[in-house]
Amino acid sequence: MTTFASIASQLEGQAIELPSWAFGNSGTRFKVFATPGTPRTIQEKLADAAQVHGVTGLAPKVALHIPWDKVEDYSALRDFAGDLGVALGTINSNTFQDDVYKFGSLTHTDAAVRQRAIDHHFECIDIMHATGSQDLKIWLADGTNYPGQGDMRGRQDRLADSLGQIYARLGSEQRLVLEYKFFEPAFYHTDVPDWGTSYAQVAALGDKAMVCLDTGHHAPGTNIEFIVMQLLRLGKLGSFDFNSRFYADDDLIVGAADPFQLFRIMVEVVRGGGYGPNSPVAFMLDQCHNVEDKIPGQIRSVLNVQEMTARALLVDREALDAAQTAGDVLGANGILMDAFYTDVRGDLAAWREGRGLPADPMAAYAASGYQAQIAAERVGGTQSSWGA
Ligand code: AOS
Ligand code: ZN
Ligand code: ZN
Repeated sequence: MTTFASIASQLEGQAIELPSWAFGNSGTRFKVFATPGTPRTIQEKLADAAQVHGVTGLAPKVALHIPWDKVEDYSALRDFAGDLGVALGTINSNTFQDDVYKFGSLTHTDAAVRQRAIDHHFECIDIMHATGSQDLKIWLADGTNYPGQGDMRGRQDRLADSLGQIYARLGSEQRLVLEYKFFEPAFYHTDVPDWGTSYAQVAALGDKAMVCLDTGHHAPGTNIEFIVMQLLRLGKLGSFDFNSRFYADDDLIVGAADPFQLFRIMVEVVRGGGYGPNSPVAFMLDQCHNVEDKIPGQIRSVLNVQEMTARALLVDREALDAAQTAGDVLGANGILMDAFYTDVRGDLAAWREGRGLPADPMAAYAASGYQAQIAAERVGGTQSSWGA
């Protein structure tokens, strides 16, 4: 049995990137509930993100969404974040909210619309140079609603061409990560529906193009950890968008709906070399907090990832290999389950205290008075919301 003490050092340096949009108001298509103290600017979102990092030590970067987080001076924003103890991370492009993209963006039949979408990505790359960001994350809403509406093959070819132009613009230290999603907002076909399509597109681009795996973007019953294994095996797992789902792309707190799935994913991450200082994998959250407070929602999320990472590291690999090789079906399964059922919360609390962090980050945040302070201070202006 592997002990917590033997894996504790591997928890150092774990970093989970927070999405700026998680701090804004969000909701369903029925209602967006406002929360007092919701940020009105990207600077206020960064301040909230810094709270998450302050009590957990797990979230040193914040991902931006362009144009939602657009500012005049990105170098100044970078300094502003640095002063708060966080850095700017992945730049997310957005070609899904302008009327011109009704029938597609990078896949559109009209070259002028495609060029507009490509130019937006060029702008994102310029921003990345100013922010010091490594990754350009592309999620496309492109797709169709009815059979026959579009020529799927032509769209795929135009996508390859558009991505090629964007890829050619990347700096030597920059990467492109292409996210897939099997449906929504398009309901008949989506142009990047699955990991295979994303892989085919990024493999054609080159080494600096990778796949982004959003855990909420699969059909029910999909073995996501298998996809994690395969992408790591192929050297193409660039990043995660972590969240959890009961039904579709629910964007709920990671590990809330199915902690065992998160554990299984982290087991494959560790097994495949995706965890640790030399890992090429960027771990991000992609979540919305509709009814719960947003900062504690993010705190809980990064703690859930840390907890399942610790349990995944506890898997006794040697014993597991031996049981697998011996054909010991239940023995092998038992070894995995032993790690999953190990309660690491007490050990993690002590581990945190040893690093000057609060043993209980949720309680520390609640006691800090920050929530009441922002509710009192952030009056006037327009609260930001998902999509604005
Ligand atoms: C959309 O479903 C994707 O998950 C995106 O990664 C992300 O949620 C979006 O870009 C945020 O706007
Ligand atoms: Zn996502
Ligand atoms: Zn999504």
